[in-house]
Amino acid sequence: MSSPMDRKQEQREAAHPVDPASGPLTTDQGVAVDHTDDSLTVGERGPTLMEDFHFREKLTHFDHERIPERVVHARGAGAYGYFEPYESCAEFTRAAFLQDPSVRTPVFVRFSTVQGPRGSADTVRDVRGFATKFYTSEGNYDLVGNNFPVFFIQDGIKFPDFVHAVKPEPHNDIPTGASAHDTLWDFVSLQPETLHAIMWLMSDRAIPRSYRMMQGFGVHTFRFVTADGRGTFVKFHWKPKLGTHSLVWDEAQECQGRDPDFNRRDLWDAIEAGEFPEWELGVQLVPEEDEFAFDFDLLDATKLIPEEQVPVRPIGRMVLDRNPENFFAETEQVAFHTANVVPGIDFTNDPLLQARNFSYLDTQLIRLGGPNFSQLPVNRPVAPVRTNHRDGYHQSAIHRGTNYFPNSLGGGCPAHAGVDPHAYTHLAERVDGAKIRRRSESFKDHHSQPAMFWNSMAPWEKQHIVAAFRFELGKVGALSVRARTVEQLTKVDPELAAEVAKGIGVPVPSDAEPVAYKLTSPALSLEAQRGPGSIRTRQIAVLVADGVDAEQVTAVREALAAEGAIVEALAAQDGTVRGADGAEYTVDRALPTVASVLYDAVLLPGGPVGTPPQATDPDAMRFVRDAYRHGKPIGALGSGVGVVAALRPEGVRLSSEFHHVVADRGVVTDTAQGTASEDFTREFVSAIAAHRHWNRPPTRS
Ligand code: HDE
Repeated sequence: MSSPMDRKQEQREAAHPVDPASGPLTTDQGVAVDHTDDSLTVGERGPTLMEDFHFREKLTHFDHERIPERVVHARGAGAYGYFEPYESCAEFTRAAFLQDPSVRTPVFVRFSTVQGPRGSADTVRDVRGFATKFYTSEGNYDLVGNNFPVFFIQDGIKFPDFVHAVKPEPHNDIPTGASAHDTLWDFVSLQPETLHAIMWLMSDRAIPRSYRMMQGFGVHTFRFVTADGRGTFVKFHWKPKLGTHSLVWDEAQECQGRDPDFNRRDLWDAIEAGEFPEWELGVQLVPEEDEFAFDFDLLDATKLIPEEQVPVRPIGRMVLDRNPENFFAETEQVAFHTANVVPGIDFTNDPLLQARNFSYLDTQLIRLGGPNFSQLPVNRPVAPVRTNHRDGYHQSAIHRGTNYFPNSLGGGCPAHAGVDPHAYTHLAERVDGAKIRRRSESFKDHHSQPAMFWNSMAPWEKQHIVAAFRFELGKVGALSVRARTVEQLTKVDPELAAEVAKGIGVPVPSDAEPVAYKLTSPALSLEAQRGPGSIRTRQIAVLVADGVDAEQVTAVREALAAEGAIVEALAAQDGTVRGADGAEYTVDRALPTVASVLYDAVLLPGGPVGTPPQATDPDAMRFVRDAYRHGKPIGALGSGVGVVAALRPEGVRLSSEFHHVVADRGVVTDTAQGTASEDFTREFVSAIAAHRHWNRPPTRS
């Protein structure tokens, strides 16, 4: 039998019978069309005729081109790839795709934002979806996760309330792609179970630098099940090979205008360039007998298991190596469902998960217009499908034989899988209880884990969280909502509440009971998730102008490119600049078409001694100023150091004739003329690998 990878590829090829170059334009019925530029009319200036079947078919099809967008996670970007386990996981699950390191399982992943519509900007403050479809030999398995490990609510019955609150307000449909408005914060202030996910939302996790640099989490506690029917609780984690990195809020906002497709483009370009993003799949395993060993409930999706308490065990890796060919056919029509599980993976009674197991199938029926969406190429399993389901809109299979069970006329087929080891059997969990509509007491601590998140942040992360709360609540009109939210924050951390309150003009409640949650989990800080410190695929701008030392630029470019960075020369105009030696140097982009927010670092090469040429270009100066205040690495050589000096960054040490290479908070300078020294390049590379540099003093000009 061919491998799952081969079978997915065969399916894709079979699903592409349309070769536009194989012949002339036709109608949907295969009739060749003489031309498609004019309607059939009575005379040159007369009315259009009903009998113009080509015209009517073309317009009708166009009128029906759109399908409803997803009610949440409408905006997304997807890619294909593969997953391979490091070793057999038979010890805790029988899932076929987790057994053999030599078997690759094809995957399709869709990343998304949640609040905004399909056309909204990428770099909004929001949770990111991270949904993976594994086309395994035993059927499709969907791991429909997010880039936060916790969710905003505990019971799925609250989902419509939460989503209504965060979506644009019903009267004016404002704001798009943003949570900074009254209804969301009204809900938050009244529903303290939201607080943990809200802490994540106010942190830099909510503005990822790239989908490729984002962790993913299954959120719920699931179950692994072994061949002999033993269950183990499991939480899923995706860890990006490039480390987890974020933007700065000011930058993210500017990006929304400069390049609304920032994250989508980044994923697409990296895959096109052969820089295939990679994640490690890890699991936290909890034996069934330890179900009650924690001071929170494993079934509560607003809680995480600290990694320090239950380590994340790496079990495999996923690589995304192919962009879709057609956004609509693949990324838009992909249909995920939490209940798409395979033998060896099972659910828990987490009430959020239970609700999702209803909601995802239901939503696809309306979104994809009927029950046959699993026949779409992107959704088709590589495992054979034999059901007695029939008919319905868009049925594209031609079923043979009988359509009921039991039957004798069809030879009893398809027969029950019975005790076939590949058949799905549910874990025989014992459940017993009265029917009640009541939240479990074990779900009622809403403050200690938000406090743990806060306690675990680096000082700069805390500053960003406070600033985010001030921004969001500062946009809330109802002062009562601002005040009630601060009251909630007081129960998380009084210092956080006081800092937020100061910025939004509401008092801190004086009767607040002092709380002192001591929990910490260092793994929650971005500081702990930086990864290996590589500069692969980092975008570096080199600001050039007439008179630049072109030889120097070429040498540094080569050194950075050798480390995998993408380097572009920017100048006031496209075309070329004239180097100091008189030769033409090619410009990659004109400064007015780009901005610092689209790059990770900037390099200012030198030229003849005197005023550095870049310093006379306002776009270049703005570029450097923005890079500076967004904490981005800045490198400057020779006269280029003068550009940095012109900003007058208070207290930042720069190179002088006595100290050549100086690196201070990500500003790396060397006043020496000529080729950059190895020291300079090494310092600049390590500044870029560190991603951002906090606690920079302000500039004086
Ligand atoms: Fe979803 N969610 N969700 N969600 N969700 C959808 O399904 C829903 C939840 C997540 O790229 C919808 O096909 C309910 C948690 C992702 O196509 C819908 C509840 C997590 C995606 C839906 C939740 C997620 C969705 C909208 C509470 C992280 C995008 C369109 C009970 C673990 C998948 C669709 C893609 C999409 C319902 C909570 C992640 C309406 C009812 C928790 C990544 O069915």
